[in-house]
Amino acid sequence: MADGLWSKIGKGLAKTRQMLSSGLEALFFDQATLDAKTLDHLEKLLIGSDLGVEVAGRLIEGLKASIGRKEVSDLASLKKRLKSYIVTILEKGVVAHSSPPSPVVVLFMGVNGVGKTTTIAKRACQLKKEGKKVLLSASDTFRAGAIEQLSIWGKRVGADLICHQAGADPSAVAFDAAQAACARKVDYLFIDTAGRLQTKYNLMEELKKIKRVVAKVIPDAPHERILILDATTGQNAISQGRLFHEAIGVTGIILTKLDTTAKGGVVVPIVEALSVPVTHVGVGEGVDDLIPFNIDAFAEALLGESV
Ligand SMILES: Nc1nc2c(ncn2[C@@H]2O[C@H](COP(=O)(O)OP(=O)(O)OP(=O)(O)O)[C@@H](O)[C@H]2O)c(=O)[nH]1
Ligand SMILES: [Mg+2]
Repeated sequence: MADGLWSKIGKGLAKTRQMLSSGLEALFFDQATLDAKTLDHLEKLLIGSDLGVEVAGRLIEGLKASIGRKEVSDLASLKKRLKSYIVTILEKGVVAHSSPPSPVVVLFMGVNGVGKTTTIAKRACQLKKEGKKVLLSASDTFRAGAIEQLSIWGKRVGADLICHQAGADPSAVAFDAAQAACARKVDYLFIDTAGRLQTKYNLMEELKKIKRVVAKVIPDAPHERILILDATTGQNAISQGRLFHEAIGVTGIILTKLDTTAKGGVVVPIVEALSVPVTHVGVGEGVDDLIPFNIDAFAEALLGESV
């Protein structure tokens, strides 16, 4: 992976790593041995970085067995073992890629304020740089200013926008956008949607309707159904993930705001719970602050670079 991207993952996970990695070092500084008390502290550290009680418990059980077999004795071997556990869990989400349809229709969804619209702009900007044509559907017709926000981003990154008036039916906008995407032969159609609580029945039904209506124009669309989760939400992101997945069938997760939290470990239980891959992570508010997710680099950035 390019150095620039690596350092961005490192920077994005700085808070989580600081907590976890320096916690690990402090553990070993105080105690030379991996006894029950040390493991207890370690479990608390893992839970503190939001790996979740279940995953942390399983990691500790696995470590106990490794210690018994004398495979883990010092900080370096402990980090190596933790990394391999984390990588194994994250690999559960990996799916095989086939050749992309044209246009690729991507539905972005999530609760309020998680970073849906900003992430759409970041992704569109990346694809434009690869020479792809991107069309945006302003299907958040609910929040005041949402259409204008997307329109400003569209102009900035060079992507056209299909919109109706505020208050219009979000699926009617998506329908028109799908037709325009075919007519204009774009490579990608990105559908922005209003933030919604996963527990609100009507709003989840609205999302299903967008999915159905788009499929009337382009069979199998939306091909990608991306759930945006805010890393600062911690464990609550898992229950959000479950309900969106049940309703829509999530194909990928983008975790935002990793730069602002020490809870970056939450990636692990999310992938574990949903068996859906994390495709990108957001590490800042700028248009370039979205990086493709790399399991190995992530695990290393979480635990410290020397693993
Ligand atoms: N630090 C940081 N801020 C982010 C990131 N992604 C988004 N934000 C910020 O989060 C705020 C909300 O972003 P939006 O893109 O408007 O979120 P949204 O999900 O579209 O919000 P609604 O449409 O109101 O539901 C903005 O201030 C963004 O700049 C990130 O990766 N890191
Ligand atoms: Mg938005």
